[in-house]
Amino acid sequence: MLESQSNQYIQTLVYQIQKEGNVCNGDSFFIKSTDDYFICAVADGLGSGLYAHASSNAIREVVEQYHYEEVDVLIDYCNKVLKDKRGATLSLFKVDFLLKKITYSSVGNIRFVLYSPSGQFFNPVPVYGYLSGKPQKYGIETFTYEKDAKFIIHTDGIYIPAIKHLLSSIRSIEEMSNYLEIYTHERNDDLTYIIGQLF
Ligand SMILES: [Mn+2]
Repeated sequence: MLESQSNQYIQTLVYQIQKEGNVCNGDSFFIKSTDDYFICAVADGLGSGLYAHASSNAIREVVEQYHYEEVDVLIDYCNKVLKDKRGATLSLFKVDFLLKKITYSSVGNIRFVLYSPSGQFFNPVPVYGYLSGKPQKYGIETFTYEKDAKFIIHTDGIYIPAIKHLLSSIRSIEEMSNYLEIYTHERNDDLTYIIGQLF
């Protein structure tokens, strides 16, 4: 499945496919652009199949409902909704178009890399663990981005070698998605990636 969203501040493209042989996807995502901000959540439900989907989809619903909230508030909502569910990993970020700032928070193995044209990378080290409704503290990072910055966020259903080189050398997100196509073939897990360019 391919989906794209864009406005004058951002262009994004989502690719998602379930594990081979599965009918439902344990990964879920939510993206939304307004005139002021972009919000993106990618969640990977523990395991695969229906129960994995139930966890990650509960996160998607919370972010869809409360997308206007700050990242620290939202990630806590996401954690709370997983009480009595299996659990999920989550990466969540919000882009403030006017201040040119990104606020990022994550628990678990979802990878996020952002490249700014001056050569800077934001590539947070994943925090071990997952959300399961138990109280926990979240690391929240805020950083500025430059015009034409590009990012990729993806679950562990895809392995992308030389991901930094890819982000720094490719010009458009269409080109990036063409390049990634070959890495979507061999998968033994649900797969979600979202790529984007900020203007
Ligand atoms: Mn996974």
